[in-house]
Amino acid sequence: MAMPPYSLLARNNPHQERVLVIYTGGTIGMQPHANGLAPGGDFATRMVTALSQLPIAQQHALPPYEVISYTTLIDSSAATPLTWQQLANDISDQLTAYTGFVIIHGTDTLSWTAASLAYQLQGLDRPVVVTGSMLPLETPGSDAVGNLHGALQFAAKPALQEVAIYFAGQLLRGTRAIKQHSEAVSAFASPNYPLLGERVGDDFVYYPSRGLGLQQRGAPRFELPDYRLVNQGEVVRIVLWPGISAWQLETWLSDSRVKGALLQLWGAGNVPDDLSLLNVLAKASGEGKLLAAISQCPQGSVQLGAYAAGHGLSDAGILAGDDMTPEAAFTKLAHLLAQPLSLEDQRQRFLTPLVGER
Ligand code: ASN
Repeated sequence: MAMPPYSLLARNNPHQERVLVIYTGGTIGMQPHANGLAPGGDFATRMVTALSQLPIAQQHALPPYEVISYTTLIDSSAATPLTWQQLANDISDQLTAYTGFVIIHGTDTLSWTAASLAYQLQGLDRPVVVTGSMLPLETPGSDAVGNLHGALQFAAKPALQEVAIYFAGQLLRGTRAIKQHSEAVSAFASPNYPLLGERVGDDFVYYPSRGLGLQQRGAPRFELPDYRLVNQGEVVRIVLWPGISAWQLETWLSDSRVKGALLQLWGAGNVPDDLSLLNVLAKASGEGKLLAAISQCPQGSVQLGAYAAGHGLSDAGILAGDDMTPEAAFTKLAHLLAQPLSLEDQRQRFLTPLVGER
């Protein structure tokens, strides 16, 4: 739940274009507690204090913004599909009042939230920039100030018309990013798509030819379905390991509550030479479950059937996820299953790029 907007700079500039900052938690706003770091409150004031460390010229170049803070602040390891839904609804509700949005989020599941928002906010006509940090705002040398600065700057660029992540000087497409490091400041990567923008010296440069702004047409066509069933486990993620057995796969896929699965296969899309595995997959997809496959390799694509070891997957009804990230593929399955679509439509849409995710 969002609290009423805490108005800051925007109060002084009522007619200027404004950015809405939504604080959900994460290390960026954390403070030491008895059990370790936990999200702290009063983010709006703390953000002003942190940004006052920037050189004066950079402070003056910041867009006016307002901050709202969620009542329940979380470490993003606790985020669920309902968190994604809440954020998409809040952005949708406030869309026309702001020219851009910054979502402050923990880094652990930041790329999952960003990917999900992209599917829910299709046709977005303004920037939604998700950011966080590896060190809390008040820690000396924290990356928080730089990330907030860049996120605000990109959120003020009308040419950016999609969900993006700003982190460590880089602007990444939300559906293309993964968290690649648990400690380094440069924690995110976009393994299969170039950066949408980056910080170059004191400038924040957006590359429009890579963005959705030029590619998509028409008014926003948000899809804001109810994620409650998805939240109860309708989609599972199964990462192969050497020695995986058919009964193990079946345990997941035969459960009637499971409606879809993301499989992370070997290399270019290979599975062990075990007919019983293929049979389990074919049975599940024959029962109408939405099954898709990507690779365990962060870079490159799956080519189902390129190897004999992957032959039979397409016949078993497995959809190729090409070069999608696990985040983008999983949240896409969840998003499609949350809507009243026929299985054929779900399959068709999974294979179609909706927001530059494949
Ligand atoms: N555990 C934190 C979170 O995801 C990590 C971070 O934000 N750097 O909320």
